[in-house]
This record gives sequence, structure tokens and C-alpha cells, in this order.
Amino acid sequence: MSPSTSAVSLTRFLIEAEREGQIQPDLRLLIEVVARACKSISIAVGKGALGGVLGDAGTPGEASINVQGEAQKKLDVLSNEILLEANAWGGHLAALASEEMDHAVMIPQDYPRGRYLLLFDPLDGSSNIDVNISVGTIFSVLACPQDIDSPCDEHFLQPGTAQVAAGYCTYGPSTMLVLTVGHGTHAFTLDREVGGFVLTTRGMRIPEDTKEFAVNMSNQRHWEPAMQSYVGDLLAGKEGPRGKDFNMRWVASMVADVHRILTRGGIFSYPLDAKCADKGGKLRLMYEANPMSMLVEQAGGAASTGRQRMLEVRPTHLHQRVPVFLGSRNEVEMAVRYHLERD
Ligand code: AFP
Ligand code: FBP
Repeated sequence: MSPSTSAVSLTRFLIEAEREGQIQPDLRLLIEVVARACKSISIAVGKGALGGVLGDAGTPGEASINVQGEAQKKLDVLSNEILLEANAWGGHLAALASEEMDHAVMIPQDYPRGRYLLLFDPLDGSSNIDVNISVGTIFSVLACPQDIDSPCDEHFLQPGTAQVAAGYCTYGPSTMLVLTVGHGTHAFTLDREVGGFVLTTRGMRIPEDTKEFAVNMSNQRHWEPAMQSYVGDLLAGKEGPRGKDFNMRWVASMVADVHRILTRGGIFSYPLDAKCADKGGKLRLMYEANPMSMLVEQAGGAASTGRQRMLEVRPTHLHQRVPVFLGSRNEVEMAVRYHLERD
């Protein structure tokens, strides 16, 4: 029989990756379960006001607050529950950790326990939910250290280089899953009629150079001198030291901003600023920076804290925050140079 030329489903892609020895069967199952949960989240997000899921979680006048100290949206809570419920019973996980929960949770004893650890930000960009702008889910998979009876927070504290898979799902005009298992970064689009993800870009590549940057400019006065000077030179355009005009884009959903960069290049940064310096940065290492950095590196880009390769940061706690620079390789290296030269 000649090989099928029909569209490649996520299931077929993963089975072929398994045959090529890139993933184990239980990792394939894990990714399929996460993808199924993302489909449920996509349906909830897509219903918008009709689903009664917009607005803050908690009681009127008293929004519920997560471990990050942020007000939770109803969809944050719902997405977290969808991912927890979907991943509890499959037998592929030892424990899960979520940006929305104080501590990691072990798989209940009623179910077999697997050998992976799953981390996720169930709904990233939640300030965009109520205004109908793209949001997303980000996830990262680690191996559970062997011979651990009761996996807890400390077992998740592995550098990004230890990730065995990472991905995100973006809920925008179309729903897309972008995935890496360490052999390139691949994009799948949800076929809403069929209800399945279909491979639409195999081997995404980020151009090495760019003329586009993404940063929240309203924080400019709070940045370190190195960042002030780096962005100042971008804004100076053709007449400045960089000799070219730069464009700026900022969605305020990391998933959407990173998706644009994976698609056409750019640099995304959430640098250290005076408002978040005591926490180490704004974005979360384990739920946001590490999975996005693996995806970006696998697509030929670079990811850094501004001073160190992101994937080599040794985590000290589950909800650790870091400054983030990622995207087109030459531009990230340039931003790092500004920081190192001024240290
Ligand atoms: P949430 O985790 O509250 O959804 O925040 C999203 C986010 O961490 C990231 O996705 C954005 O890049 C960033 O916040 C936006 O931050 P600003 O509010 O500074 O624009
Ligand atoms: P298009 O008509 O090419 O889609 O342009 C869109 C737009 O006119 C507005 O929707 C948007 O506010 C603006 O361009 C963005 O402009 P800039 O590139 O200066 O950010």
C-alpha cells in the first residue's frame, strides 16, 4: 500500500514520532490527552458570553485570587479543572503543577501512576478573555525522578533542558496547537468540523533577523539602563545605531505574541523592571518561559533571561519568575549583549 497523502492528524504524527523512536507510547498518550483538554477549553473560550464564562471567578465584589496574587477569571478556573480532570486517570502522569495552584498535586491513588510530570498555565493572557482577544494554554512535560513515591514541588525543579515535550494551544481566529518533543517545532490547526488537530506546518523556522519587537512599552521608565538603551536604539530607526526601522506589536497574551514570532520572526521580551524586580521578573519560568524557550530553540531561535540561556536556569521554586527575551536568534543575542556590556 502506498503511503497516504491525506492530511496528517495529530494522532498520526505522534504514532510516526513513536515509530521513529522520538517518543514513548505513554508520552504520546499524555500529549493526546492534553490536546483533547485544549479542545474542550477552545469550545468554552469560543462560546464567550453565551457560555456564561466571562468575568471574574469568586463571588460578586470578591474575586478569587490565585497563588500569583492575581484575580482569577471564570475561564482560568474552568480551564484548570478541565486539564486536571483530563489528566488524572490516563496512567501516564505522576503529578501535575499549575500556575493557578499553590502546590503540585499527585495523581489520585484510585488511578495508576505514570512517570511524567506535567506543568501548565491553563489560560494565559486572561486579561484578554473579556475583550475577545486571543488567549492560550501553555504546557511543559518533565520526567519524574525515579523511585519517588510521593512526587511534590521539589521534583519539578528541573532546568528547561530536561523537558521532554512542550507546547501551547492558541485560541484565536483558529485554534492551533504548537508542539515539540525535541525534534523540531510543529503546528497543528483544529479542524472544527472533524474535531481533530491537523498538521499544518512541519518544522517551523524563526528567521534569524527581524525588524519587529514585542514589549509592554508602558513599563519603559521602570526598566534597567541596559533595556532602556536597547529599546532606545530600536526606536531610533534607520538613523540610529541599528540602521533599520523597527515595528512594535504587543498582544498581552504571551501565547499570541510568541505565535506571531514563531510564524514570522521578532523578539519578545518581558524584562526585569522596578515593579517586578523583587520577584525576579513577571513571567513564570516553569509554566511560560521554559516551554516557550524549548519551542523557540527547536525552531532555530534563541531564548535568554538577558544574561543566561533560559533553558539552563536552575529553578529554585515552582512559581519562580524570570526576565524573558526570546525569538529571532541574532536579535536575542543583541539584547543579551546590551545587558552583559552594562553589568
Ligand atoms: P496572565 O498569566 O495573568 O494571563 O498574564 C499573561 C501574561 O503573563 C503574559 O501572557 C503576557 O505577555 C503578559 O502577562 C502581559 O503583561 P502586561 O499586563 O504587562 O501587558
Ligand atoms: P489592515 O487594514 O492592513 O489590516 O490594517 C489594520 C490597521 O489599519 C488597524 O486595524 C490597526 O489599528 C492598524 O492598522 C495597525 O497599525 P500599525 O501597523 O501602525 O500598528
